[in-house]
Amino acid sequence: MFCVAFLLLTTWSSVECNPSPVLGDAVVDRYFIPKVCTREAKTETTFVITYNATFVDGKTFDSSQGGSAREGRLIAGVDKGLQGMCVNERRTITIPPHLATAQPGDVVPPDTTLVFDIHLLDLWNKADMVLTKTVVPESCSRRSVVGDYIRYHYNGSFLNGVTFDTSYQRNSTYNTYIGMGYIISGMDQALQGVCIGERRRVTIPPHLAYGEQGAGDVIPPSAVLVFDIHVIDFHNPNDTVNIQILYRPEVCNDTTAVNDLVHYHYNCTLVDGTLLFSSHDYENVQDAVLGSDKVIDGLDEGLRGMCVGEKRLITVPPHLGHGERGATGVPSSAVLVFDIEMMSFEKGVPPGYLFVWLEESPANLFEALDMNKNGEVPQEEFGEFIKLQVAEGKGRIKPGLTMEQIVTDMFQNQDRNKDGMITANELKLKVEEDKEREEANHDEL
Ligand SMILES: [Ca+2]
Ligand SMILES: [Ca+2]
Repeated sequence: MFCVAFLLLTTWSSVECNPSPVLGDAVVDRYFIPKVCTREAKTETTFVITYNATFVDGKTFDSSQGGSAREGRLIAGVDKGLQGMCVNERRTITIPPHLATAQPGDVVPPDTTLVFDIHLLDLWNKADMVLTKTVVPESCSRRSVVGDYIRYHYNGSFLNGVTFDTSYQRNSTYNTYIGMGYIISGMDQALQGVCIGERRRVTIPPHLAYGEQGAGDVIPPSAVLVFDIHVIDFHNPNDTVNIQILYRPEVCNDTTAVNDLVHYHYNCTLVDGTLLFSSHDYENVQDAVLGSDKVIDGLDEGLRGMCVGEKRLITVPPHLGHGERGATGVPSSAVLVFDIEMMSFEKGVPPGYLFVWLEESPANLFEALDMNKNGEVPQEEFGEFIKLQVAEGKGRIKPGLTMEQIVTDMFQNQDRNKDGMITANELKLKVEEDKEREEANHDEL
């Protein structure tokens, strides 16, 4: 059974550390002082103590053992005797008769010296600042606000230094929305206004933590909690992709767009700089057709509008990246930073196309294709025609494929009866095919 008394100290200003101070005639024997004294009693401090009170002959007249927790002042001399006491300290306080004036209801015989044997378990102030220590990184472009989603590591301990919970042991950050009541209110406050990479130590009084009830077997009643927090990253669900242009060549006439095949180098890191992936590991540039779901949405967006040689830093929030589930090598809900250099790109064609006209297509396409005018177009003749259009800048083939692959595929599509020749009846532009297919679907309906 964990029985404690709560005392509120209100009546003193400061005290020198002294093994056995005499305070207002109360004699104090600090018979156990912790090596580390994280906090000591001050004005307006509330204590959690266990105590045993005896007369000078050793007979107990009051004790926290078996009693219920109570708040308030016991005896004037005890207040004075608690001054400067550290958490986990044990001391006896001997109260002379003139100070041993009891509260109404207490039974203390007159002219009696009392000895209190006290173990200070915890202390806090109502006015406690939650934040007690912080290390802010040199670069901090943004501070967290209510509604942000944060990932952080923490070590949770009591004032006596004993750890009760730590995210490091789980090897996984704690992730939560800030200021929305998902966590104890002291922590909700502590996580506001942080920078990415910031380290904070926060001391949370019980009324902003688990209160008089505590929590299960882990947090005792009225415990003050100390959290060492390391902010890994945070973002807002409304965040868009952030693009920072690091370098842009002076001459930049042509830029990347949807459907283009882009070739780029990249380093992908977490916001704390931890490298996850790099194209430099493979000595090959990375290829992607923009808008084709080849890469995560945020990166796809960030790669658009770039010219060759341009360098960008692209910051991708998780809802435009790998999301809450993460991916192999990517923690859940992680913000990713891509350091990009655009090496080259080839203009693309819309999905489903192998070739597009850059100008008006010939009025009579079959006549244009049938260059020797014999009424039929074999693959060789077809290929010559397509190559000519590309060479003259009138058309463009899908990037990433060879001319031979393109010509073979297109020819197979047009030679509908597979006799090795395209005839005038067989030839159709893709737009016509799509239109016919659409009409056929309507007919079915
Ligand atoms: Ca021909
Ligand atoms: Ca044919």
